[in-house]
Amino acid sequence: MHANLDVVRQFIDRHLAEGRTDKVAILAGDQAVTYGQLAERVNRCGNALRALGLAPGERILLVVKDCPEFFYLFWGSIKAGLIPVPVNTLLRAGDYRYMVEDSRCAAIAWSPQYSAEIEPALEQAASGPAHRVLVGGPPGSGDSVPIQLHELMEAASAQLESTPADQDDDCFWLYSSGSTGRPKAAVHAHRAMAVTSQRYGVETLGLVEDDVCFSAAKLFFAYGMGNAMTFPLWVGATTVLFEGRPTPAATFDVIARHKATVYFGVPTLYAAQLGVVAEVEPDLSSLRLCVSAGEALPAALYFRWLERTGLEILDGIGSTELLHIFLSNREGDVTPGSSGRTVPGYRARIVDEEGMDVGPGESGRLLMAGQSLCIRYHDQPERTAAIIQDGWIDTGDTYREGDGGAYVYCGRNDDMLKVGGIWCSPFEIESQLISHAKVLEVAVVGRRDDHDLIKPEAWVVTADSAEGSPALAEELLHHCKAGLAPYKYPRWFHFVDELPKTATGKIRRFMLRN
Ligand code: 3UK
Repeated sequence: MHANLDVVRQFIDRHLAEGRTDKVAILAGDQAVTYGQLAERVNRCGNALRALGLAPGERILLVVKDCPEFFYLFWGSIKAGLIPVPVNTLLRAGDYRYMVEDSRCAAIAWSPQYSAEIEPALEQAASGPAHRVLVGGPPGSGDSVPIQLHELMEAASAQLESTPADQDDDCFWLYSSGSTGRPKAAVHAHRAMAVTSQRYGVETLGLVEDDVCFSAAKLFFAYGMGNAMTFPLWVGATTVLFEGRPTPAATFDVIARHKATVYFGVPTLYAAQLGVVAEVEPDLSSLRLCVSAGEALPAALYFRWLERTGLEILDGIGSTELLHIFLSNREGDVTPGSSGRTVPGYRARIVDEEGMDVGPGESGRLLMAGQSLCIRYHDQPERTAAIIQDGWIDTGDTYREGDGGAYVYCGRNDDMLKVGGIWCSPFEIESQLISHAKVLEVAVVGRRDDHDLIKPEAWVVTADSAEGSPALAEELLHHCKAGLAPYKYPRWFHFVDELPKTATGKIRRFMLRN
């Protein structure tokens, strides 16, 4: 019925026919990639992957920094009929091993700086991918393993026809963490990227061809993928990629250097930027819009940013499952401390525990429906059925509708934390801490910092009457950083004789929260 929805044509190839062949699509450091070059390299990359023997429908895991090759691999895969699976580059070997096994990927491509985590993951994986591709780094010799992407691309043809696809067919996957158990892959359809780009990017933000987009959130997050890849490509604009750590100073520098017009950040970074703004005196004159997502933006941060920069921050809530933002504030129409109103094309319901709509102003579970909703979780029919029903997804968030009609975030329905806009499971931090010989019991909860942003806090009962001390706290901190993604560590440690528990021995977490 809807055969031949060609997303690569919608996002890239059409720009050649529309006169944008020499327009810069990507700015990355000193490198500029035009739409013409992008289209050609996507073709080369797709052909290179086909030449490896990858068959339509097979997955390719991408552990790739923010660089033009991310685009070549992502769109080249889709054009060749493969399923790209961009994953978080901040994870550890154990996480990658799980994703390699869970996705049963036929290939993996990674940037060399992640080799220390990827190589052990591939060694340990029960069944590793047949093809290993290195993205950048020193040129390899002819028979080097892994294969160098640029060598494959040089040898490949610059012509490639898109593999026919229906708008409802599987297009790409994105992993999302849960409070317990391993991450789950949300399977997105071909239609999803066009829906978010049009409904949020164009109809909500008003992005246009002249915009220069910069996202502090990396491309492997659904948030970053929209901000820095699909939205600018959808309107024929320019994106700025920055491969380093998004520190406040570096982020300001990128905005000024490339004259970004739209900046996408997260609350933690806005707070850190406000901390250095007086000292750095950044040139933000090119900016016309600032966006925040990933976790709630406290009203105080909104007002301070407005006062310091003269710019509004548009807070919006999105999710990996819905691909991008579905409730958002608008330019000139912001309700500080709220997530704003529904983005066109999305429907929201707030329901009680029985699934009945709550009364006006009452809080309840937020359910959302929209055309960008993922098709399913890969290999998890029960989880899919529990969360997605009749086109509605249970977001896991508690919300209420405020007086002016803007939606107000009231917290999660599970124990998951958003730290710097990134999922963080307290159970995962607890199990890392428990693996330390001096820890008998531990509970990790979310605590508000000075900016009203949630960070992990650990309550520890020591083993063998080891003494709680700043030195032990330091030791446990190192233990966390060694075994977990770098953002998943407790910012505070408390040593206690016992943890509050129920009669059945369950930790009463709410008693530890502030
Ligand atoms: C929380 C927010 C309050 C909320 C995302 C923009 O964050 C994104 O996706 P994830 O799958 O997490 C989804 C969950 O994060 N959240 C996100 N934004 C807000 N809570 N206010 C906000 N503004 O719990 C939600 O369920 O990592 C954000 C675009 C695409 C995304 N995937």
